[in-house]
Order: sequence, then C-alpha cells, then structure tokens
Amino acid sequence: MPENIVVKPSQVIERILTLELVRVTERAAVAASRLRGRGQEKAADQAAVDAMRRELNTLPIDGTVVIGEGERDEAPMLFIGERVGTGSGPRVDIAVDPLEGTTLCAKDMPGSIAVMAMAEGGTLLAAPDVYMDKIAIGPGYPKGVVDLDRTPEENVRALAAAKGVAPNEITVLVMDRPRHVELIAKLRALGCPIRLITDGDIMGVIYTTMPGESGVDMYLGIGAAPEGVIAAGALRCIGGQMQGRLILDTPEKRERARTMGVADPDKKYELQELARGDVVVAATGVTDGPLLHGVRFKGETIETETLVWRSSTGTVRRIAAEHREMGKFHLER
Ligand code: VTB
Repeated sequence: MPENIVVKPSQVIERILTLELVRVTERAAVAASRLRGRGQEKAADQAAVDAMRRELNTLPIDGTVVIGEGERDEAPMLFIGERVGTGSGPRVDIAVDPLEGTTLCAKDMPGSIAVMAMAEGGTLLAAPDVYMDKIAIGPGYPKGVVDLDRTPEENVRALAAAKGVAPNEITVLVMDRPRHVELIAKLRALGCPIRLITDGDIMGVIYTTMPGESGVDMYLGIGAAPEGVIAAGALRCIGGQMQGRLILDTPEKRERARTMGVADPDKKYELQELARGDVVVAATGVTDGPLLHGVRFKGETIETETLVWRSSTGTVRRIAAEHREMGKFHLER
C-alpha cells in the first residue's frame, strides 16, 4: 500500500474481520441446512443460533448484540445486549439473523439465509421487534426519487421516470400478507409486475440492489424492523436508497421502543439513520435462492456461497467455499 494513504487502525481491523464474518454465517448456514425440509422451524433456528454464537465468540471483537434473537428473558442466546467476541478488539455493534426465513428452511423453499452485520459501536439502530414500513430501491437513482410518505402510485411513477421506462415495467417486491391487499391492488392497477415473497425480506430489500440478477426494482410494504436494519446495512454498502418507519400501534410497543432509545414513535428513518457507521454484512445461502445457492453436501465436502458487503469501500464479494468434513463442521452433525 502506498505510504501516503492513511488507514485508520479500525479500518484495518474491520477489513481483516470481513472474512471472519463469512466464517460465522457459513457455519450457521451449514448447521441450519442439516434440518432443511424437515418441518422443524425451531430446531433449525436453534442450530443456526448455536453455531453462529459459537463462531462469533472466537472473533477478536468487543461486540454487543443490538439486533438479536429477542430479549434476554425470552432468548437465552444472542439476546439483545449480549456481549460477544473475545472482548479484546474493536467495540462493534452486532446484528444477527442466524436463520432468516425459518419457514423457508423448514419447507426447503427458496431464499433462506444466515445473515449478520457488524458495525462501529453505537451506529446500528437498536430496533425493537415490531413491524416496519419500508421502501427501498437500488443504486443509480437521484436522491429522494421515492419517499415513504408518497403513495405507491407516486413512487412507481417517479422511479419509472428516473429509469426511463413505463410504470408497468417497474417490478415491485412485496411480502404476501393480508396487510398488503390494498397496496397490491394499487400496484396491480398500475400494471406493475409484483414479486410476492412469503418470507425473508432482508433479501427482498437486497434484491433491489441487483436488478439485473433479481429483476426487482423496488421493495414496498411492511416487514419486521430488525430485518430492516440488517437490510439497511447492506444497502449502505452498495448505495441504494431506503426509508423505514416503526409501526408502534400499541402503548406497550411505544413504551418498549422508548426504552430502546426511540424518542419519536412516528419518525421516518433514513438509510443513514438505520445504519450510521461503517458496516460489514455477510449472508450465506441455506436453501437455494435467486442470488445465493444453498448449502450443498457433496460426499466429503460441503459447499457454501456467501455475499459479503463492506461499506467503507463498497466492495461486494461473492465467496464460494468448499469445506471438508475433517474441519469443525463434522461436529455439528
Ligand atoms: C418479515 C421478514 C422475515 O418475518 O418481516 C416477517 O422480515 C414478519 O412478517 O423474513 P409476518 O409477521 O407477517 O410473518 C419473516 O418473513 C421471517 O422472519
């Protein structure tokens, strides 16, 4: 590296840790995939959680789980606030979804992943486990071309104009839920193709960053808030646009959010507020999906495919790995 380039020590550490994160999600994905198609959502999730936590605790970081499996009293592992890592290293925020799409894994349907984000300490939104209204598009569009406070019709038309196509050529990804009946009807009226997914909206948001591969231009609708923060981390790395608003429709949820630091329950979060600092995100396929193939067991070897995004450079790496049974993986049988 030329001498005149100044690299912060934290950046070097983060750079080194990028591959470590891949190991973490690979391990979780392999563990979950042994239960693929067996109809056991909880067991598959638990296997991923165990493997992810074990691997995370070997990393030279002083990590705090900000997005995790739940509150300490309901989730014994990877709960919000749990300290992870060896403790001797940079202070980082950790957001995990060891098995995103547990149902997809249990039914061996496309799109389940093991995913995590690591960011500078105190920079990821500590989102409560509530719903979030989200909008996301990929990179290359003028800032503010879409907005959560505009109607779906306005957003589709604006994105179509920016892309130079007709509104009925904008593919919108929406979660297939009764809460979206009205949204879907509006999009149908515009003639938009709609990609309906049953689960897994972290990838749903990420698809917008790779329209060439995924065919998706925009994410619209309501999904889980913690998943929104992890997806925002990935978008920060690639340069897409996203906004989110927590749905705090009961006094309990508002109180819960308040104790987690949410001062304004109606706040519209910009991408940079969901994930503020430098962030690294890694996702390994569990079942086959449009962007990642699932774990493959091939006699002596196990193959995984992982995407890892890094915000400080915008690098996206796709890592195909071949693991041998003599490694630690056989212990997870
Ligand atoms: C989603 C999505 C997840 O749960 O938001 C969803 O983020 C929550 O919505 O991938 P529902 O309560 O309607 O299921 C998942 O689909 C699975 O965790």
